[in-house]
Amino acid sequence: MGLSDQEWQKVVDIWGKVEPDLPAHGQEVIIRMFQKHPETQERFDKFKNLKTVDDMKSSEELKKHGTTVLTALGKILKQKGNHEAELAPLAQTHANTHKIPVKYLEFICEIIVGVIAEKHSADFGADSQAAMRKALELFRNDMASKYKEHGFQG
Ligand code: CUS
Repeated sequence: MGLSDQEWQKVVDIWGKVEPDLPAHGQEVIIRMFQKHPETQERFDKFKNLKTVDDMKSSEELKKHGTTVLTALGKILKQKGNHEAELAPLAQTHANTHKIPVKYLEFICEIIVGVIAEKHSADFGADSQAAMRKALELFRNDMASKYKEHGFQG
């Protein structure tokens, strides 16, 4: 279940390529998720009114949310598994306020891998992808167990 030092290194290295442009990556991730899984868009009152991809692209709020999501995730990944302090408040708000099911976290994680694979194909080979998937799985598992502590079945 855990990642080796080499695997964590791959995760941190590829994140270093994503980090210089979090808004563009974040915007792409959110737009793709809303298109592929429209039910995720319904979770957010502030995004429900965005009907077309052009509406989504011109929404500063959407871009800002994408940046927020990737910033939070980046902080967690850089902890290399010792992410209790970063994860706890996120699990709290996502269980109680936003009510984001674990299934939606799976969607977003898969899309993040896809977006990185497209934008950074040369630096995101099969082992890096596998390491990133493992790290994101660990993140989701820990979110899921925190959700249960909050009585949210996710
Ligand atoms: O916001 C936040 O923070 C989150 C993320 C993390 C990573 C947890 N989110 Cu938002 C999520 C999601 C969204 O947005 C949508 C859909 C699904 C999920």
